[in-house]
Amino acid sequence: LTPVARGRVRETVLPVALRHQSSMTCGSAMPDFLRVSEEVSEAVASRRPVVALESTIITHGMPHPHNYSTAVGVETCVRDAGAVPATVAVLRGKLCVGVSDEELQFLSEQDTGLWKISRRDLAFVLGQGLSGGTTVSGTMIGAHMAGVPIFATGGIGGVHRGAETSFDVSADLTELGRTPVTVVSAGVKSILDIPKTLEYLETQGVNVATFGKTRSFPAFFTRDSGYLSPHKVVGHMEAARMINTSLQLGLTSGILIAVPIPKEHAVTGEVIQDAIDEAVELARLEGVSGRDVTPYVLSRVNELTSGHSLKSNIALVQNNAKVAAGIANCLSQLRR
Ligand code: PSU
Ligand code: MN
Repeated sequence: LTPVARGRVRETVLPVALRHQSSMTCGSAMPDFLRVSEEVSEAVASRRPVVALESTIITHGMPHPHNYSTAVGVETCVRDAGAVPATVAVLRGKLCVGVSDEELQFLSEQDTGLWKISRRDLAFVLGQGLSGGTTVSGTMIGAHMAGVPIFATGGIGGVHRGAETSFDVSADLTELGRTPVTVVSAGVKSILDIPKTLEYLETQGVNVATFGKTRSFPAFFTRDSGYLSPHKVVGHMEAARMINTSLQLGLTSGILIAVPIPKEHAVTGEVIQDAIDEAVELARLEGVSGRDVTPYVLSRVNELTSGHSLKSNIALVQNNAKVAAGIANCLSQLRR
């Protein structure tokens, strides 16, 4: 691994909420594996809006150099909407909340030594001083530790097709059931089994709401999967009130806000659906399993559509970041 860029992001004191939490869990004022950037920690301490962002999308979800330009573009969307971006990643054994531009570049180079890090991997990679991208589940943990209640991404993991034999269910879903962070996504890709994913979220007690005037649950590239979310929220303030109520209730589970892809970027026709079906079949034929399934299928879909799907993907991630920033703004008004 090339060395992680130095400087820029200074280590800093933890938000008050975290100091309390860490002293309860490990008896020291500041867990030395956690690094919260000064900008993020100041914003959290003064309850200004912050939006967490994941990094597996950079290390394993998009090809170079689009992964880097997208990561920068998404942070810009958050800033333009008046919130502080907090990209979460693991860099040389530190769980980082808020990273520098050099660090985004480092993650985007997709060195084979970069890990894909979900809850189960955290203690291992931190203990070994390794680096990598955090998935939705890993990012939720980092965001929660730093006191950031909302996070934006493209799509979350879910129940894979054929899960009745493979048992392949993303740790993102159980994380949503156990960590009180709101995830703003464009639903789940149809590389997954969407109705089973919704059932599983219900079992986990996850509050799922479509952002908009209908309850149609979006399927990433398309605005309507054919299935319904249990709820809908119209506008940033309505979403923020629901999140605030959940936090006030002390519910320890998370919330999934599903934002349909903007109409002008929605994929029409069967091109992507065919590519998805082919990619899922290729993964099965090649015996791809475990953590490799999602990155494999994503890159195949991109190849099979000659990069067409990537454009929609980038557009929807940016849109989700804007929506999340709008909700974060309202949430910070409510919590002042
Ligand atoms: N879906 C996408 N792009 C992604 C991912 C999912 O369209 O980059 C990533 C996210 O980081 C998500 C992870 O948390 O894949 C889920 O992986 P798995 O299915 O192995 O749990
Ligand atoms: Mn899996």
